Amino acid sequence: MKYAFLSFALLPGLAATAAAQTYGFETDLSGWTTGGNVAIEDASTFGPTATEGSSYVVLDTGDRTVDMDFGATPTPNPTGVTAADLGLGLDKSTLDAAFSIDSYDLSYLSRTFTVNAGDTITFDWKFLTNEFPDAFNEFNDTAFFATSFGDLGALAQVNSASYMDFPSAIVSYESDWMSGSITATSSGSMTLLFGVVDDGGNEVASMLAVDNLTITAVPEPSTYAALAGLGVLGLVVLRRRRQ
Ligand SMILES: [Ca+2]
Ligand SMILES: [Ca+2]
Ligand SMILES: [Ca+2]
Repeated sequence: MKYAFLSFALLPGLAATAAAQTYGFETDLSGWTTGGNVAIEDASTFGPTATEGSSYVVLDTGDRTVDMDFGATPTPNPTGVTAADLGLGLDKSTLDAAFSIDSYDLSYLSRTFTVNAGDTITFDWKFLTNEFPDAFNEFNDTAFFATSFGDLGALAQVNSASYMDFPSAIVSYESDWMSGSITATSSGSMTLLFGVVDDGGNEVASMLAVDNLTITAVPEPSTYAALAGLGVLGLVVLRRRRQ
């Protein structure tokens, strides 16, 4: 039993090595860079229930209080995406080519983290739209993510968002909370960006909500050694118990 006690004593140290950092968007957006219409929301003002705490962040291609923003944009969204806006080598033409759209009214949220190759970044996201989620809708509003390591991917597009429920609490259609995951491919500074754009004109808003963004560190090599050591201890304990 002496060996069993030792193995339990090691466990807290292992848990600390694999510590995770969570960003829950509970109070403000300090530390984040934003453009367009980006705000902290909660169930009482926006509808959906948070997956972490009580609040989340919402990126909107319109003004969420006047979300059917036909004509003039109610508050100043960038009407095009520029490299200066995003800082990731992304511009309007890059986004348009990647997602087969003609983007308008970008809203975005970004932050730079220090990561090690293999760290995982997980997050919960929800797509909401007043567009009709159908493959034949010519206004293919798009929510996406990008990183400074070259990742660029769609989270949701109106044309493929067949999973949307009707009606939404806040707009016409709303997805469930979905889970996203990115693995850092390099070590160093990594900028992560979320964005949402209108397609084919600035009308009829779409929104991306994000919550519970968590960075989980890849175990250090010393942790693998400790784990291997635990395995040896476990074998010793098993053998001793069988004696
Ligand atoms: Ca939260
Ligand atoms: Ca718009
Ligand atoms: Ca739209």
